[in-house]
Amino acid sequence: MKKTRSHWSVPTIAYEGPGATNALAFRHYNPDELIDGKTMSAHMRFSIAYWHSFRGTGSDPFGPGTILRPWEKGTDAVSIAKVRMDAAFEFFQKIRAPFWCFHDRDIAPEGSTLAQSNKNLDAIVAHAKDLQKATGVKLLWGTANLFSNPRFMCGASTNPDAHVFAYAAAQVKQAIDVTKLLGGENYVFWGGREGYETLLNTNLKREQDHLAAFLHMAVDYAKSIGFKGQFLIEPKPKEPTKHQYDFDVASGIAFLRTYGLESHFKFNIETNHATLAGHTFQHEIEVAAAQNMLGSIDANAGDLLLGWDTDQFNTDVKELTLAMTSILRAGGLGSGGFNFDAKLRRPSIDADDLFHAHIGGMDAYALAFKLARKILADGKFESFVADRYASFDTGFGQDIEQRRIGFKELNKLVLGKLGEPKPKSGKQEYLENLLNTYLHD
Ligand code: XUL
Ligand code: CO
Repeated sequence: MKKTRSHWSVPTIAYEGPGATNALAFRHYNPDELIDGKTMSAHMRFSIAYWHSFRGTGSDPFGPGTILRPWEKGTDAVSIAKVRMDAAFEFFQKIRAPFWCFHDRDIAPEGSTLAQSNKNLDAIVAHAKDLQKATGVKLLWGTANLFSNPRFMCGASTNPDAHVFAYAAAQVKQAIDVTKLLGGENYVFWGGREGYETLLNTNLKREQDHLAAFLHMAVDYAKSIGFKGQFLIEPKPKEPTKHQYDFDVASGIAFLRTYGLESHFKFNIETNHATLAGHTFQHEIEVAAAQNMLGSIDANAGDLLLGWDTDQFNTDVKELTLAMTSILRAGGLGSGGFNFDAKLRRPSIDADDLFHAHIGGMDAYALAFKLARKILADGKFESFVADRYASFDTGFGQDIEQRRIGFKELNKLVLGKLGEPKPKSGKQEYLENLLNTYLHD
């Protein structure tokens, strides 16, 4: 592949250790460091989100974009898309991220017909394949944008018009095809407009049935072409739609089980979506992990003072350490990774801001990974929790867990030798202080 000129003045980011004074260096993420025989890069599986980092302009409902990249010029949309992609892959390498993620419409311009859109996408995907080969950067997941085009204003697979359902199916078919072509390890379904604005015009049951039919078709199609990537549902309670059907992980599990889809899907959990649903990030991870359905992470953070998806880079080491303990206890993310579904603030217009943003996110996650490993190795929380439930390990407690006992027997026990239970402290404050010793000592 011919060597193109550099699009970034920032050099490749080096690991300089916790004492580094250079702001454009890693302090905790050392991609080549071996931990348990695996590099940090392989443990973390960081991924860059194309839509925010290469299509985000800083626009908001009150004003236009503020971020202008030098390659965004010219008149032929496909040629611009190729140069943009060159700049993107150079960034992936410089920031030392082994993966990227995209929506079909992020990488290639939409045409005036589906056939034209597919043609544009095929041309850009061929370019992406070359760039992946040349750089070694891999595809964590692909997805289809079924929410921006006005045709999807009333939903895609949950649209009241079967014609729109059919269009969405055709678009996802192509998105799965190109994800397979690029060796994507997962494929994501985020139903941004799969929900409703008002029940006055909505048949909720039919819409949920249609969403399930759509996902079954996707499963069948993937099987028919031999796509082996993991399917992931990304829950979000609202925004842009008032009520979204994939509200959170728990409702997602119920939905998948109701429609016999549970063996084909895991969850892509996004921090800001968890908090919008009124949960912590760790809660969503635990709910998915409890059912062996933890798939991947969209790494970002919201602002607790704001009620919308601010998609900020997460530098909260405490939140991430808690999340990491749950992820590691669950055995990791498998084919998933940590995808920075996060964007620069509107006034962060310099090229190096994109580097600072990702360095902060990667370092916070890498530090959290190391702290979580120490917490789990020490086992203090684990043994506290094990002790707390020890009454279920033997005797009538074990009989309860193994369903060998019922109300009648328990009634007899309590009226007889057991009597009144002795209260035991939950010791929350002690445990919070213990957690702080890992974060600050
Ligand atoms: C939107 C969001 C999406 C998905 C992919 O809130 O997170 O970008 O990650 O469609
Ligand atoms: Co996301």
